[in-house]
Amino acid sequence: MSTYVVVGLQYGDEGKGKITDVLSAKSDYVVRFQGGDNAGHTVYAGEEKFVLHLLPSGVLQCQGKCIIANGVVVNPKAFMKEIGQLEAKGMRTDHVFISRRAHVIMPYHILLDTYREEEEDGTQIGTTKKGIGPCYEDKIARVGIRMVDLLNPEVLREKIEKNLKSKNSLFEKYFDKPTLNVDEIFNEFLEIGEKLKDRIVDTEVELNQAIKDGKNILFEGAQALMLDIDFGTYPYVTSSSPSTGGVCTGAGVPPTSLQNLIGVAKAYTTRVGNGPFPTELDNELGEEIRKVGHEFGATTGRPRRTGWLDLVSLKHATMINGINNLVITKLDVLSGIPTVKVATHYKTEDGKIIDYFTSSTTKLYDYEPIYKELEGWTEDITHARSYDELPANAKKYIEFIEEYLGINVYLVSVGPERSQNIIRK
Ligand code: 2SA
Ligand code: GDP
Ligand code: MG
Repeated sequence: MSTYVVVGLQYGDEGKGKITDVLSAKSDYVVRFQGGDNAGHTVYAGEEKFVLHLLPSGVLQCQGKCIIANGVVVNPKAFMKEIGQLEAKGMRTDHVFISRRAHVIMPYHILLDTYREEEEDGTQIGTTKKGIGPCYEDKIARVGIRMVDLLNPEVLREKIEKNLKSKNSLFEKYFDKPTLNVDEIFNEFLEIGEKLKDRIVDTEVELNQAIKDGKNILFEGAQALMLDIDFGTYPYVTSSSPSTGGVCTGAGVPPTSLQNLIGVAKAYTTRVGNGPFPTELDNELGEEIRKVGHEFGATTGRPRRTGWLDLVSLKHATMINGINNLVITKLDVLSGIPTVKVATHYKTEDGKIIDYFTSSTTKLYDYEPIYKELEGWTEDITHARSYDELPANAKKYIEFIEEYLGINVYLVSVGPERSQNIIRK
């Protein structure tokens, strides 16, 4: 058995899609275990650009099966759209399956997410408005609709009726918005169930059998640890567990089955959505990094906030995830910056110097990062394919990260293309 888990260590968009795509060529299974179509995972294959949202990025290269496991929240319409887009390009999709236990994002989840974000009362998270939070809320409240329910008309109608009672009241009385019709939603989702029925399976049974059979399995995280519902900058987080721990509950596999825990971090930091960001560069250099790194949301097109690498938060992320292999992406974007900075400590509001991440999100706004300054490099590194081809200062940058975190960097990504990697032996 070989299992690989790929997770983001910052605020998402570290380049997980690219890395998953590269690793999935030899996978028997590629598995999404949390999140939904809020994700935007970009893969460049030759001239072609793919942005995967709900499907695992491995769908492009994996010859085995692609699984959307129980921990994912599934918008079936987004699923069919994405499948359709791949099929229109002549690609196979008959190897994509969804867990019977996965919860369904219903139209009222998307509306609720959207109405809340439009309130403008200063509490907005800056979500993708894909209905992710409201769907997970219903899952935890035990009123959610699961994929298996789409195959049972009585259960489906009963659940839609129950949900619309409370949701319609909220729409009408609190948001002053139109209500939804039970019959319309019931008919639409029953039809969706009929279309998808052959893809809706017990994925946890299959995955555990695959583990027993010694198959090669890749678990692909979406979002990242700093957006984790427990360990991120709550409440400015997503509603799932994008950690390695999330794999066990999100796919139904035991912790003992997880071997290679790969954490992906950008050579700098970006964040899309609201919330604290201690190393943010709200200036010309930040703008330049956004431009050179093409830092715009892969799902919503929103400009991403940019800033220096934050080793304090990265240490928190590698600790919670138990990362044993690091990938550093987008090192090429830093080329040409005379001095590059990395935060190694924070100065708290009362002058204390700390090197650990705080649970108090509000305090984080007043923390001042303390930086280590490193000399930059001017060379274009996008053609480097071996570690030795990197300029000395770029190597020093990588080695500083390794030393601080005590984890080896085994892959350095120097461009968006599949081949633009330096793999260290
Ligand atoms: P949500 O929609 O409830 O999950 O939003 C909650 C927070 O999680 C953040 N979030 C993301 N952050 C980075 N990338 C994501 N995917 C897209 C991308 C985002 C996009 O790849 O670029 O296109 O804007 C993603 N999905 C969720 C979100 O910004 C909130 O901070
Ligand atoms: P994900 O959500 O973690 O999969 O990341 P996104 O796809 O949202 O954002 C990463 C962006 O950076 C995408 O446009 C990738 O094509 C691009 N990318 C990935 N690795 C590199 C790299 O090493 N260098 C550069 N310049 N771009 C990269
Ligand atoms: Mg992304």
